[in-house]
Amino acid sequence: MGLSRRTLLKAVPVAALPALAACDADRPGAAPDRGPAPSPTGAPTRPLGLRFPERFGWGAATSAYQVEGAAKEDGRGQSIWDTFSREPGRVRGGDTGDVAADHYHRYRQDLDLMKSLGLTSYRFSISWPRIQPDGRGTPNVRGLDFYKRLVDGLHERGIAPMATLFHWDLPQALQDRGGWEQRDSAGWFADYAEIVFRALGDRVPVWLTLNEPKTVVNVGYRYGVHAPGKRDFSAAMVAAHHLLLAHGRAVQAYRASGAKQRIGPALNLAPVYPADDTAGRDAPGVRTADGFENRLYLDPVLKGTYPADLEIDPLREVVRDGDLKVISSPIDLLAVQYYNPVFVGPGGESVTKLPTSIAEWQQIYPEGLYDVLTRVRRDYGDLPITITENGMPSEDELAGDRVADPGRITFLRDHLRQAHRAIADGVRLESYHVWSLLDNFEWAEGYAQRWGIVYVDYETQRRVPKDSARWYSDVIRRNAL
Ligand code: IFM
Repeated sequence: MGLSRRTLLKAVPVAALPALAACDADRPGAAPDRGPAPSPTGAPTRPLGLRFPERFGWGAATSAYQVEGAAKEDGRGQSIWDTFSREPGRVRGGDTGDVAADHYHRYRQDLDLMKSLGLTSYRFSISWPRIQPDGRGTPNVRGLDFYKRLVDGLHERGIAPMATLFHWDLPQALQDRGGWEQRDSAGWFADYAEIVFRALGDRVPVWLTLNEPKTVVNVGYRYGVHAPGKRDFSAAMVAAHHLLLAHGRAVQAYRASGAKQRIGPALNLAPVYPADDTAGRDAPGVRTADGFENRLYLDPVLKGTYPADLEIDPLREVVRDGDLKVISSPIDLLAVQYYNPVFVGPGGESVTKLPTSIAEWQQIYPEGLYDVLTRVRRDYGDLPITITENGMPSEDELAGDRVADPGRITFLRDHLRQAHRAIADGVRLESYHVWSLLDNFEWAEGYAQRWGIVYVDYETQRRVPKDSARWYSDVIRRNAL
């Protein structure tokens, strides 16, 4: 195995407490009011009586490489994850996404499952190498047809499709041409997006351009734990700019397509706090960490500038006149993904201060979701927000027909409670998607971490809704926690 994401966090100097209007009781590390006591198994015992707005969207998310499998079918080309996962030592256990949860073949059954859970929204991603096997040129009709069938199946079941254009599976042919380090990547992406918009533009009410560009930049280019496996700060910063440019070009392609639905990016945001409770918001390193965690992506998209305080010279060197105008092309909504806070020690280093899930990089701090959502509103305006990922992995085991995952229920309950609190304080949060619908290929961790609310028995591909799925279904039915 290479570096884990936790090792990364420790290695990364982090740092700026945004103006968090937190009273002492809200400070990370203070004992927060977590609501009803958990049962002896750890699962919450009674409803909290918190109603969500009418028509609040209840969803679950997946991504193509993580669930589809069918890696060589219907003309799909090779992606960088097909390549990377075959390199010795890159992925735990040598796992690949060749079969994954076999969703490509079992999508109808999965759609029925979503319906039976009561989901009203499903976030999936489109595999670029299925649409353009070589990353450029004539579209592969069979690839497009799969997503047309998927979208039709969602509509038939009354579930709103939410499609991400890029969730990390870059066509290998484009990596061979330089990938995101190459300025042309923005144009390749816009061409691909245009093909998809032409096929599906108005059938999908919400489009997401990029999934977590920060993870691509840091984990893929800076620390080499994800494809394409580079360890190069300059390359990472160059890739960051081109990813953002690609986002802007895709938004422009969307407007030009005439489609009248909505589009935005999916950004993983992390509230940044000083590890020392007595340190101020301007403690050394805190602002810098906030820059690299959040503002490097939010500022160009929503303000048309890069943060002046960050040392990102390699990025600045590739910015051309007009780029920031493209990147800040007006979006319709912001997709926020929240997993963990970041604590910054006195030397600017990342500190693990709270208990983590089995993903060691994931410190669990539900209040951080409230801080992130209200911070976006305060610093970037009153835009509509959807939560497109939130969840945790656990060591789930199938016992007969049941999978008990009380820790996940507690996690989801606590985070939804903070989402509700943010709505009550004026955040225009319109939907929530748990990560993930199904257990799936968790990148460098292979199949070792189970993130789904539905258990997948990889031997038989049987799906078993975990206790958390039943709990979530009940929340959806009541539209209340
Ligand atoms: O599985 C990933 C997903 O692909 C992107 N966001 C984080 C998840 C958990 O690590």
